[in-house]
Amino acid sequence: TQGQVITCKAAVAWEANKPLTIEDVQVAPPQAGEVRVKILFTALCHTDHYTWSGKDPEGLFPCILGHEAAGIVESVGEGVTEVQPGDHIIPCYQAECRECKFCKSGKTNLCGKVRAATGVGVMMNDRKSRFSINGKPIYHFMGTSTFSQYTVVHDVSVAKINPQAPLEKVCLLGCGVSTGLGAVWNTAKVEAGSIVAVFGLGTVGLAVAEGAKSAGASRIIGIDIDSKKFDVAKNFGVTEFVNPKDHDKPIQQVIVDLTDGGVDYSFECIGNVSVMRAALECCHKGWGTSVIVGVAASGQEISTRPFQLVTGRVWKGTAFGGFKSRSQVPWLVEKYLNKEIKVDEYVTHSMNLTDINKAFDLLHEGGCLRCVLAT
Ligand code: NAD
Ligand code: AHE
Ligand code: ZN
Repeated sequence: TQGQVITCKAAVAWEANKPLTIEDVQVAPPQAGEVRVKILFTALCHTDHYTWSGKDPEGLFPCILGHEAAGIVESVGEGVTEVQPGDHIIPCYQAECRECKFCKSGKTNLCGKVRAATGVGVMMNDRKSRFSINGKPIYHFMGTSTFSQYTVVHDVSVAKINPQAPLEKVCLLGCGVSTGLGAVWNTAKVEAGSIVAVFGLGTVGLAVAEGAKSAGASRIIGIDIDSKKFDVAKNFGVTEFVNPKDHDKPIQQVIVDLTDGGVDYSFECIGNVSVMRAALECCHKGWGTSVIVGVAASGQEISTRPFQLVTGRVWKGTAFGGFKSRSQVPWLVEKYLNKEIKVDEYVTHSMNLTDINKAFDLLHEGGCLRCVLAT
């Protein structure tokens, strides 16, 4: 197949909010600096739903969504040296080129090499898509497009992993689990003994709880409007549960009262701007730090009284938990293989790519953390 167009099945999003359809898609060979990957397993993340819903200013249709996956390199383009056919990889929507201003800064995991192209659904080389149906181009998504049996990604966006790792599990390290752990370890740098509040107990929030537990947090307060989340959340380290619906007071006041003045660290893992405000305002005066992880729709804005910051609270955000993708995803895979981090526990459902619309519906059911699709 090397050097040839591959025709395979992919789930195409033709329009916002319209069910995806499984199509025969032509996938062009990788050009210089590109890698064609056979995707074996892909999960769904809330961000796929967000873009599909039409609220993402970078959402383009028709496109192939999906960004939390694992697969095997099928072929590589000219000049690609770090991976070869047969390598097991995780596609990384946050690239790492190690050469750009961002990568060299030592201050961020964001990378500038291909971001301009991935934001508009094309590849960097020729600003065109490698996907088409009977000659009509289909946009890429997040530089990954994993809801397909084959995809083409930039070489700076593939993490080569231990071939012994089960791809149907470690695909989750391509987004949700890594993001939650990294938000705690890299972005907030939670210290032992800290009091932590986690808003939203989906995969990302539960991974935050897991990361906080491993960092030695003394209390981990989980906040969710779905009380069914608490039982499962205990297994990830949440020590107390608060449902805002059980209280008349604003949730920030409830948390401040519970913690003698506020928490040391809070994390918003929902994408709701009023909860982002509450998450900041439940932080302790003088030092409490709040990390925004959730993605809010285009047009939404955050607000608070500047006094909240004047009096020492800190507002931050994180992308992919601050992990340098190509360097650190393989390390996360090793931690999983050494049983130092959970991954299996987040997989609540498994199906086939052809069931993708059912999998999208599951995202709204409290019982679903991650649904993994076999392609
Ligand atoms: P999810 O839908 O599985 O989890 C969200 C949880 O929030 C659910 O348990 C829901 O019941 C709860 N919730 C909803 N409204 C609430 C409210 N008002 N108060 C309290 N709880 C509420 O989503 P997920 O896959 O875990 O992702 C969480 C968010 O993180 C999404 O916005 C996603 O787009 C974003 N995300 C960001 C990054 C990043 O790099 N920054 C990476 C992955 C995901
Ligand atoms: N196009 C969106 C951006 C959404 C966003 O913030 N994405 C996160 C990853 S979410 C993964 O589930 C991210 O890493 N952002 C940094 C980046 O470079 O995109 C919008 O709303 O505009
Ligand atoms: Zn995601």
